Amino acid sequence: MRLICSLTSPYARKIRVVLAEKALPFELVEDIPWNEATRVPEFNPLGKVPALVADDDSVWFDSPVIAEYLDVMHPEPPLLPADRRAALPVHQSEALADGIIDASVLAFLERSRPQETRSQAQIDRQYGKIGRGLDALARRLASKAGLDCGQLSIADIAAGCAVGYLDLRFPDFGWRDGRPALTAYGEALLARPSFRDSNPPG
Ligand SMILES: N[C@@H](CCC(=O)N[C@@H](CS)C(=O)NCC(=O)O)C(=O)O
Repeated sequence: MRLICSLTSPYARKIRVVLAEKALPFELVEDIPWNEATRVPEFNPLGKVPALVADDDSVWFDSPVIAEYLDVMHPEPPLLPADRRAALPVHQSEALADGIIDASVLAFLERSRPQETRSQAQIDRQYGKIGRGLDALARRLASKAGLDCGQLSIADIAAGCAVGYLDLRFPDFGWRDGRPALTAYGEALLARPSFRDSNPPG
């Protein structure tokens, strides 16, 4: 298998963690979709990473679909409950964590624009989503709604990637502030070998 990804992409990190947790060998193909010479559109018409090229040459994107594909093809250890109803809160928590990542990426891109064209209102809007998303994640963690349910799930992995990305891009955002249970949970995820080995370069 080949994983087309950039080393800082939190979505790609989800898949790198999945592959590590399932002990699946793969070739990491680094490709930055913003570069002119990128070949990402050959694998994903949307020009986004991650994309997975499977051993049978089938190609998969985006991260929730790749994770689902890997879980179907390599079920151990499972990332989702087999029962579709029981899987619903896990899907919801994954979507919430992915949404925090989406807002963080948008805030980062906006912050990277030249001062003259940068919109602080847009950055603040995304910060609002991140803060509310983290509070919702903390509430879902407290009620074990698809998070921290004993077996590491795709939602736990997405949550770890979300807070890891905040550490990378917005260390001053303070995702830990006032959220002790989320902090302990996030730190435990980030300490797993699968997360340590996919830690983005600074
Ligand atoms: N929903 C997608 C999001 C993927 C995504 O936006 N990746 C970013 C890198 S962090 C990207 O490739 N952006 C390039 C672009 O938007 O052109 C997923 O979960 O895989």
